[in-house]
Amino acid sequence: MSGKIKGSTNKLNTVFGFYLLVVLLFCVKTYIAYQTEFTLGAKGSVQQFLLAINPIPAALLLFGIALYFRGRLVYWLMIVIDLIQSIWIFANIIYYREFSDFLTFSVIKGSGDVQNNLGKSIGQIIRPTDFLVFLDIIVLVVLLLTHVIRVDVRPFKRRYALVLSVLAFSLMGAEYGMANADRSGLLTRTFDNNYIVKYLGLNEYAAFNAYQTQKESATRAHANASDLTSVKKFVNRNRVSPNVKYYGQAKGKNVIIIHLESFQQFLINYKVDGKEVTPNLNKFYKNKNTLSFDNFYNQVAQGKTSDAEMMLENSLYGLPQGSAMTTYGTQNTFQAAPAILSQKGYTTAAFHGDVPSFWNRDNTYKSWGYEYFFSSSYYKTKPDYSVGYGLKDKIFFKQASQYLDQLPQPFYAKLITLTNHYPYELDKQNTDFPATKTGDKTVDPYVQTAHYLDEAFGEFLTYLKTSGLYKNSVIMLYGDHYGISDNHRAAIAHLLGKKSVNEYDLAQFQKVPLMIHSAGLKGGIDHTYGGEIDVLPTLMDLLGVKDNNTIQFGQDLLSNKRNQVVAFRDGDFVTPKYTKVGSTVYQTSTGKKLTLTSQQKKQITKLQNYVTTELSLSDRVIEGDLLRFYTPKGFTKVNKKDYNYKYINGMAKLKAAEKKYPTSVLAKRNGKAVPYKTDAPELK
Ligand code: GP9
Ligand code: MN
Repeated sequence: MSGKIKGSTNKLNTVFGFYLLVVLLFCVKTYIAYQTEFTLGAKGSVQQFLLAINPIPAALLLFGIALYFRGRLVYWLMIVIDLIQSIWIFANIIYYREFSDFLTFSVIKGSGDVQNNLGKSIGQIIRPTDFLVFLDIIVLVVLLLTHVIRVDVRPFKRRYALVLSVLAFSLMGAEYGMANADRSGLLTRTFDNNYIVKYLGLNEYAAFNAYQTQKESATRAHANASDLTSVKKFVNRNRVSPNVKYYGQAKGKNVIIIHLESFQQFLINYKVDGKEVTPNLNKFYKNKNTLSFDNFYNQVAQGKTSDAEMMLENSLYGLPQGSAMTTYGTQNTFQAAPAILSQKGYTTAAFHGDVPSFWNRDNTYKSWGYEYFFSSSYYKTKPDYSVGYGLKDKIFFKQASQYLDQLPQPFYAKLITLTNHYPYELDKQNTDFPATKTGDKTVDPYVQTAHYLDEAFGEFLTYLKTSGLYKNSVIMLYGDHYGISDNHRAAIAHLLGKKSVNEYDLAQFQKVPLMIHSAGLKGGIDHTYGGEIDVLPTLMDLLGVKDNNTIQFGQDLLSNKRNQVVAFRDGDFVTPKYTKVGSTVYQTSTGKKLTLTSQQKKQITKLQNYVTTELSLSDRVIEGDLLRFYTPKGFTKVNKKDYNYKYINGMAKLKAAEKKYPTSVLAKRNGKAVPYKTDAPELK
């Protein structure tokens, strides 16, 4: 036995032995932290495997730096490197406990106003056990000082050090390859910091975030106030006067926005086996007080949902690559709908049954001036309450309604649904609708989750009527983006009852619903051509909020003077006359491919110019953070420090608001809860 111990300490008495011990201890503790301190949501064997091994490559690489040095220094360098990495883990544990997200360098730099108020409460967040992160370092130091492990002063061959560095990089590459195969676009689309840590590791996350922050500050540093001149010129030239018939028609009403996940326009009135997929939405679509738009397009790029949110609430485009919310949401200055309306006396709240870090909502919503963000921690959950990204819609709406009831009125509330999300999975007990029979496994269950979403909406609508909110609110519904991507051409053709589909059909397939309902509003199907960029000015005009000095790229959909040019993020566009895809132009009304006359060519060039200018100016606003140079009259700059979305803070804030402004649904009913009917089997 003692021989065995001796043998193993003997190995530890070499530089390489010590290095392996340090790496091993570090990887084990990182893995323990992953499992106990963070909610990374590793599902399935690939993700579990990557989570377990992801600390190894960076540890080999970073501790390997010490191997290029000589003598005792090698040992102490490893200890210092360990200490630095452990401080990073430690800081993230504490930050995560408060914000359910990882630290970013912009938060650390605290430049501007993104500090997130951590200093205030750090004493309350820290637990004595957090210091266990440093345990292995203490043990190693003691072992070295007591000479249980003896320092080996023989030089470690640089050649071997190099081999180890190369090995570490190759492992990182292999790991990235596996990660990207499981979640494509991991780094280009930048969904969620949790994903990067889950797939690649805490150190890789640090490196990636440092790179992103650097890139973002560089564009910001290069921009200056004069860059706004051309933006203002463009925006002012294209601002349209509102329609007097609609302007201010919904003044003072609540706004309830329902974000219909992956919901396409073709689903409206669509039937499978003679049954309507979305009977509740169809009825709402035709309601005499609903304005429904049937030529309304999604304009998102890689940022998908986050691009839709960016356009809807800022009238700024998402970026050509990645998500503007993740890259610029934390630092930038915005003049978003929640901020505008909260300064007009509205309570503002976002609801979503997913973790707050997805699409960096937890930080971006602060920049947008959302007072409340009711994300996953606000909802009771059981294993069968969730599917895919989070809460099932029926359960989500029911629980969200309890918070909605408590919001002082008027309020601006956005509810983001989830269940109708790729890969459209739903348990048997919730599936009561036939799948389509295109033979494409990805596409066929789409109508089933859409049907579920429709039922959930139906239940929520009943609640809105019971609570009285139906009468004094603008209820706006929109589909955020396509649910069936262009890769499924054969299935799309099948769904549309066509032999095949071409580029024109696919462009038209980007239509999503937009419905705006308000009691007393003159409704109807409006055929104007528009897109997500146009929603904010439309809503503001309906609410009678003057916007003649804002930086918004859209045009009020109800204005008679709008230009009806729908820009797609790749520079293609649709107008009532033309649908331009790549170098081909189709006639929008017929889908016929056009051989352009010189007159038409001129028109297309002009339209293309407009689209390209619009997109690039919008990018300039976001990438240069240009809104920091301009505060419209009557608008106060948002102070991100005012917001904290943690459950206890949110609840305390609600309580205080309730006392000060007893105008919530609940207060008006003297505290009597609004009954909510749902047939969700999980709640029975
Ligand atoms: C996640 C949800 C999905 O919280 O909003 O985003 P998507 O994948 O549709 O962009
Ligand atoms: Mn989405």
